[in-house]
Amino acid sequence: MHSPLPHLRLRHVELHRIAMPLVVPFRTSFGVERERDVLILRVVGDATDADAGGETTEVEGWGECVALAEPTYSPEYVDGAQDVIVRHLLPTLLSGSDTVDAAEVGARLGHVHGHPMAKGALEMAILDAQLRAADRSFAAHLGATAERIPSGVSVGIFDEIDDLLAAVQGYVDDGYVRIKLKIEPGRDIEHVAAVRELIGPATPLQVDANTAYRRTDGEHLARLDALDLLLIEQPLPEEDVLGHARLAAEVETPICLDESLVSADTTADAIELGACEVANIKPGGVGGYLEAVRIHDLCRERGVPVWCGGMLETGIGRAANAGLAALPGFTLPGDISASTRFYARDIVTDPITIDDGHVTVPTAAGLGFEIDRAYVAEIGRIAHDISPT
Ligand code: NPQ
Ligand code: MG
Repeated sequence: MHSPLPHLRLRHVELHRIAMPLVVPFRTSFGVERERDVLILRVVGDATDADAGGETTEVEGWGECVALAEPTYSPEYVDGAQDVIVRHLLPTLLSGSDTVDAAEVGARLGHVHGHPMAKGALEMAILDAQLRAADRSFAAHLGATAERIPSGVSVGIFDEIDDLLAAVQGYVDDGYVRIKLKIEPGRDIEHVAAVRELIGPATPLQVDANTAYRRTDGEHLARLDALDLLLIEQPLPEEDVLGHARLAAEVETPICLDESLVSADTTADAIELGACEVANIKPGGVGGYLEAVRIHDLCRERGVPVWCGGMLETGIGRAANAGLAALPGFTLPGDISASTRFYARDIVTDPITIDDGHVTVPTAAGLGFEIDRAYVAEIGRIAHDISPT
């Protein structure tokens, strides 16, 4: 992945806020969402290609911030991410006459504490612009080896088991090769058992608690062992890494971390503690695609299976996720479903689709898709348009 890219002289950066209506409400242990409030970045810059004798071309790049509207899944939320980008991150990159390079963005923004989702969005937009200039795809740059990836689906919480079964059956009919059920106390063992009964023993099944349980729930969660699940995702609060290690010793089903993994270092520590038997890598949550690759590499070295999570991304983030999930260590199906799982209409001209249970990894330059500017303008507004000072 480390072949150098032309550096970028930033001309300006637009922050678009768009409202994407969800085809069905998505309920997790932390709330129900009917609409996705997304922050999209567009960077415009001049790329200087040393190979072409210093010739300069204007390029654009797109990035997506995965922060949710409210700080219920992570400490970050979209208004906060927007503020950090505008007031703390962009001034650093736009000051002086320096060019930018995605590989150095993380370090250059290191003075700002935390905010991986905001930093990741910025790095992504710059990387996309550089890759478009170099005519190289996200997947190729990150080190992808697969041309298509198995597609999993994340299914929200339902009060009624019959409603859950109807939803799952629909996704099975769509061809998804792996089902993930959101769970919470009171909507877990019976619900999951009913789904296992419906889909049979051969279809891969896993659950995601989004931190809804406590250390004392080990015996309860061990009842899931009988249902032959691939993994239990993030049962405990994100800070409780030791609790996950204890749970992993108590429950046979592998424990997978999501919210707890905010960097390669925290992932390495969680693995060493025995808290992370499987890793859900969320490029946004760990500060960007380059850090995600580092986590992939270290998990591969330590024999920890990984899969690519999802944040209800638009086609921008979805395409980049597909490129990442094509790396060789992604041995489990990820939450990269078709755009239509969440959105009737996407903001890219060629949305991600599922074919025979798989998503084709984009191969064109950058993210591999063009953005539907008219639709972006229709469902959103430009929150900021910033130029170097
Ligand atoms: C997870 N994603 O793995 C997240 C949580 C998440 C696909 O399960 C709106 C409402 C947006 C709820 C984005 C999946 C959301 C959301 C992500 C939940 O934990
Ligand atoms: Mg999760």
